[in-house]
Amino acid sequence: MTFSSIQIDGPQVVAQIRDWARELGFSQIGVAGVDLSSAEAGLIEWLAQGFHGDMDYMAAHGLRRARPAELVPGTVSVITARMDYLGGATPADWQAVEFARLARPAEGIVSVYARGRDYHKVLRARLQKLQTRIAQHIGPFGHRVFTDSAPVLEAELAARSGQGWRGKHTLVLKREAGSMFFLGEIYVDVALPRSAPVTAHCGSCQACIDVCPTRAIVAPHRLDARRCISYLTIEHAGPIPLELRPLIGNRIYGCDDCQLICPWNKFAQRNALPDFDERAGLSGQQLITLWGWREEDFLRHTEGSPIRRIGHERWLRNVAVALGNALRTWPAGGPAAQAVRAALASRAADATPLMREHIDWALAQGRPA
Ligand code: B12
Ligand code: SF4
Ligand code: SF4
Repeated sequence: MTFSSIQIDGPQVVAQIRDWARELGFSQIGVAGVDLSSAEAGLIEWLAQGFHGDMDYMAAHGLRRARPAELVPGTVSVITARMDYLGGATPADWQAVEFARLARPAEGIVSVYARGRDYHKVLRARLQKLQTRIAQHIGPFGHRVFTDSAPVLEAELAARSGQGWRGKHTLVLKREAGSMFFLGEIYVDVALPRSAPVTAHCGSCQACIDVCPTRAIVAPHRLDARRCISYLTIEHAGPIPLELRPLIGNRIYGCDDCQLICPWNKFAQRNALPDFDERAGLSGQQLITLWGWREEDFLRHTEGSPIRRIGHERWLRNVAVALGNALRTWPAGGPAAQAVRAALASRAADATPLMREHIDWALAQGRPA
């Protein structure tokens, strides 16, 4: 049942939605239309190149991803929202602090977005609250709430509705906030006035392309997910390709490099909500400690966090790769290397075939020729 015939004062309703959204912790609200036809060719090409790897869900819904009114019949407008996710205590020089972690091979790096509460839960619950407030004001209407949960071209919708422009790394960024924010949407069957897009400000910069450790950004705005460390450590279930393992360094869950290098991220904003504040144990942690987590430890430390989704085996796979990379940087017979070798070997006996292969690979790193 839809209510698309309800009469509203569009600009006034959108202004109110903005105020309510701010109260709920969102940083910005926009409104997009449902015609994404100009993005379809790019989506088809991305899939045709196989850039989605084994993320079958990216191919499963065909062009519905670019057609909001086919996904949710009756949709005529999309309310887009973004939520900054740097924790409240993030220091001013946070980009340098994060880069410095890469130079400490014994430490495991969980990417910044995953150090607090699972954003799917946070955004979804708050978008739902926002929808309820709108309905209290204008009456019931047809809607559906999304955040990274369905075939939706979120970055395209965000860019079209003024949340920022598409950076060469493919993420949405804006001058006043960089790119450290999540996106979410409410598909609605109420016609609302659209927000204007902003102009792009990458100019001749291509720092994100140059810094990418695995050369995953194959051209401006083209990302081969199969090479992206975020894909390899989070989405990909099987063995990590051998040639990419050394390039992963000590990144064990996601990757931030293309955002850390971006000059606009010095303007990244902190969120006042406590949800995205860093949990103890997820940053600055020694790999050898993380390797020691039994399944129950993993589940306890990752309760309510997006990390839990990958499961204990994939977590250990990632840590094994990072331990192997650490071994290459230390003298083979030194105490650090010996401790890591012993820890790796201690899990070999009851390892699954996937784990066993990664342990063997890690143990083979840094051996004297
Ligand atoms: C799949 C996915 C991934 C994949 C692929 C990423 C990608 N860039 O496509 C992987 C696992 C690698 C990934 C990683 C990350 N992700 Co992600 N991801 C998504 C997801 C689910 C879909 C993105 C998508 O549709 N990709 C498909 C391609 C086709 O889309 P596209 O880049 O828009 O391509 C357009 C053009 O560039 C062009 N095009 C692209 N390729 C090609 C190729 C050719 C040949 C041609 C002609 C054209 C062309 O055509 C397209 C249409 O216009 C979205 C959530 C959602 N439902 O939208 C989150 C999302 C994009 N991810 C997000 C985040 C935070 C991340 C990470 C930062 C996490 C981390 N720290 O590890 C990294 C960043 C990596 C990066 N540089 O993109 C946020 C981004 C927020 C923001 N500020 O923009 C989102 C929006 C989730 C959310 N709700 O907040 N992600
Ligand atoms: S997240 Fe890391 S691996 Fe992926 S494109 Fe950005 S820099 Fe490259
Ligand atoms: S690093 Fe440079 S090219 Fe990449 S998104 Fe930022 S401004 Fe654009």
